[in-house]
Amino acid sequence: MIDTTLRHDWSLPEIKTLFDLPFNDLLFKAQTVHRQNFDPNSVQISSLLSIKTGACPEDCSYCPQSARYDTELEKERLLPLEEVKQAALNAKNNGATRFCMGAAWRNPTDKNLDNVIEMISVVKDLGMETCVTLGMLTRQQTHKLKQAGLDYYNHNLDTSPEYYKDIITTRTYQDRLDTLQHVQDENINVCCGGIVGMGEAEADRAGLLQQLANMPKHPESVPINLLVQVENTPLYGTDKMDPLDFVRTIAVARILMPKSAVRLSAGRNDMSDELQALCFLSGANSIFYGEKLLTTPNPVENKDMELFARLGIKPQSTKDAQQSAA
Ligand code: SAM
Ligand code: DTB
Ligand code: SF4
Repeated sequence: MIDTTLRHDWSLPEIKTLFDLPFNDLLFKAQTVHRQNFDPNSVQISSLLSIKTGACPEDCSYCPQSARYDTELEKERLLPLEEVKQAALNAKNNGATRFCMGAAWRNPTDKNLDNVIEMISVVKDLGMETCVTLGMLTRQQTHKLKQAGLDYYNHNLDTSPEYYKDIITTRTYQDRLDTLQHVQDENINVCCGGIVGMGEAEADRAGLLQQLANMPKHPESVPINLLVQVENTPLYGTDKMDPLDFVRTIAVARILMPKSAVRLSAGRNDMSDELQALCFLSGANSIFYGEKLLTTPNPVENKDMELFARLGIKPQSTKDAQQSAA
């Protein structure tokens, strides 16, 4: 169903004007849009598991899992089904409503896909929403995932079309758009966002958000990752971005995609409680929860719960948050 109240024709100058607003005006605008669409005190929590770690053939210059960089990562084959089930159960008992499984592949083989489909089925049987991120997909593979009952597919654009070639050379922006098109065509919810803090200009952040907002349908979920700098990856040592510019990115994402869940994703381990609070004020309403992202650390569960309690935030599923705003 197309929502006609949403815009898909944002120009770069319009987005730049938002970025350049006085901070208080931008946050007020973002919080106003947020309150029109969501319960402002609800945050959805997803848990992540790396089901296949490292030895990836791609050259994404931020990623510790690329085989090209010596990151001392413990490589792992595809995890056994039982281990995945146990991890999902733990995540559920800790309060996560969605379980996301990530694999360090350029794309899955058909055999890989059959294994992942078994995992999806086991996680669904626990009553959790499922999400996977497996790299590029063919139309046929996407169809199989839909038949398996997959709820979300994560595939990021990462940055603007212009900056992209400085970050990844082994697959094109268009390859990513093609996979996203397959996922939307199959009516699987799209989780698509990017990474900031990679040395990009503000215009690149605007360019990334423009791509996302002008998709035929806004991604249901928009992860905004702050680069986690890992030693020996090419982006290690990049100048840190101004944290207030990170908040601005969240706020502009909220304004451009009013009904999407905006996820405060990687990078929270390096953020103060106050910075995260500003991100929630700007419209972030989802996080990755649990002490590990895919391979890098994330705040431990009780630290997040303490922060939620101090902020009066309750963990909730996205659907419930939308219903209580209506
Ligand atoms: N291999 C698949 C792919 O690239 O689509 C799935 C897994 S990949 C690790 C998922 C996403 O994690 C990437 O698209 C990127 O946005 C994010 N990511 C990877 N390394 C990161 C880092 N060091 N900091 C922040 N985000 C990162
Ligand atoms: C996304 O946008 N961020 C998550 C998830 N999608 C798969 C991954 C973040 C990975 C951070 C680096 C790591 O832990 O390896
Ligand atoms: Fe491989 Fe994905 Fe990492 Fe790129 S982001 S190197 S495709 S695991």
